[in-house]
Amino acid sequence: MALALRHLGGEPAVVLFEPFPSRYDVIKAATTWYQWDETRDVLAAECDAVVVLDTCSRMQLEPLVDYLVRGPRTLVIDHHATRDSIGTRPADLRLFDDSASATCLLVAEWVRAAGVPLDELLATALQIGLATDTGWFRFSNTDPRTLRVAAELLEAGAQFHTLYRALYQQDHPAKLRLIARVLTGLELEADGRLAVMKLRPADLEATGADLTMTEELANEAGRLGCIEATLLFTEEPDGEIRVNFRSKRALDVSQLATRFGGGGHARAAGARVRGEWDVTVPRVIAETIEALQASE
Ligand SMILES: [Mn+2]
Repeated sequence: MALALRHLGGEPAVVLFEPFPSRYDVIKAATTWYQWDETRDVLAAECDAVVVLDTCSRMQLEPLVDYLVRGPRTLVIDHHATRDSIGTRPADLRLFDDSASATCLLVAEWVRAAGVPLDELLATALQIGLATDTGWFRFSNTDPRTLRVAAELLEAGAQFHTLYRALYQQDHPAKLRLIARVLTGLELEADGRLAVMKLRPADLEATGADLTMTEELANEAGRLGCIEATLLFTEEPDGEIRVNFRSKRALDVSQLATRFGGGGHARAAGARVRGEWDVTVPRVIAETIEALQASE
């Protein structure tokens, strides 16, 4: 998720809540990336429009919810089903399409419609959005519309093999050790139909990994033939518990995530839960098993 704030008469400032992930270094030169925590006062004072991308959930935008209420006009571009009231003031705009596989698909279609020249860097940035949101064109959201745009981006120079190497073949040994450790602790529930993985601070300490290395971890259990769904619990430094939900077929995990204050898609969703680990984890597991049984 990124946030673009436009400076009056200047270049757009792209703002992230977290440090720029090094796996995306291939598009780092595309713009200047700012961190909201470090630059909020300057950005808030100088920008004249805000574009919120890939979320319309107050929870995910928590650091700047107050700012968005009082701030300049806002455009929200998103493909998720969770929609809070962000971008609903009279001068605001919302561009929603939950049939789009990725927010980058909407942006790419806008680029095409507006006749913006598609250089290699822009094409690469958009291709990353398509590839990552479709699980490298494997998930059920991989439709002809996505592949047509992907082909245009390929023509503009966004090659899959170079991107794959840049995104997925740059891991640090600590990340592989963390994956190994979490998979070793994997438990199967509901007669093997639910995989449960847990990640606590001790796991990071033992492997030398950090939380930026947990992307994709929730998908690892999906290789098991028996499972219908996966839960990944991560204990964050502030004590909050992040829950990643994955489903292969019938279970709509976005509904499940919404019950815990999160949201997402039918096959992939997430939530952050405040509460005791020993109470919250069993509760989420129990509710997921119940939902699994009801989805049959
Ligand atoms: Mn998305």
